[in-house]
Amino acid sequence: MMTRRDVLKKTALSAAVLAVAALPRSLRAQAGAAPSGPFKLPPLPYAFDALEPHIDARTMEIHHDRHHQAYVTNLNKALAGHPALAKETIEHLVRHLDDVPEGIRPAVRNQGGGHYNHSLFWQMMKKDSSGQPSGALARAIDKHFHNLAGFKEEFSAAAMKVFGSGWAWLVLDDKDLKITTTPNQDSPLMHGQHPLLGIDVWEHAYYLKYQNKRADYVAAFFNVINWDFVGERYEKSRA
Ligand code: MN3
Repeated sequence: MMTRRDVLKKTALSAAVLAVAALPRSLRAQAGAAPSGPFKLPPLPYAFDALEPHIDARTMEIHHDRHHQAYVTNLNKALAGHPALAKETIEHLVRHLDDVPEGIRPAVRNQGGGHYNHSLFWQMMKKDSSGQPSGALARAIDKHFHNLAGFKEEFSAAAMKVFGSGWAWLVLDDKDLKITTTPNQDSPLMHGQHPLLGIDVWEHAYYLKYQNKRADYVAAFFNVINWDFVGERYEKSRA
């Protein structure tokens, strides 16, 4: 049987729960969060488990919610006190590192590069990939790499030869398709190239499921490529 005191306690508790629930969602989300802005973590455009079994849900969750969030948080910290830079797009900052003061340039390069690369990376993958490019991109891949198998072979070899942490890319470089690699969180944008497709080969991208077997992760990646997105980037970059 509840005493009057129990009832009061229970009522007070329920009232507190209701008060929090009544807060607008935006305020609830901010409670206890790090100082926000100017850059924000973009939501993952699909569920954590959408790319299973090729990329596991736990890896996606940690990679997006913790690693990508850390790049955003640290970029925002670096830009505190630089209101003009804070108004630029992430693409502009990464492309024009020379305009960034030397004191914060390494942070913008690493954290800003990380934010830019990962923002692209999530969109470069999808559930139920078509498995192959179409249209103008398909024709360009056939021209430059003989066929899709030739492209996969060259892209995989590049991904495998990255020593330590970095990325392998398909880029548009002055109207030419090329495969390149970048160390750490450097972006092809820093070399005047347009990234079309990239694979993150930092161990955090695959270690939980694949451990040291990077080749298996790279092979699995071809099953989740969002070729529509890559094809659109190709046509926009060429225009
Ligand atoms: Mn990563």
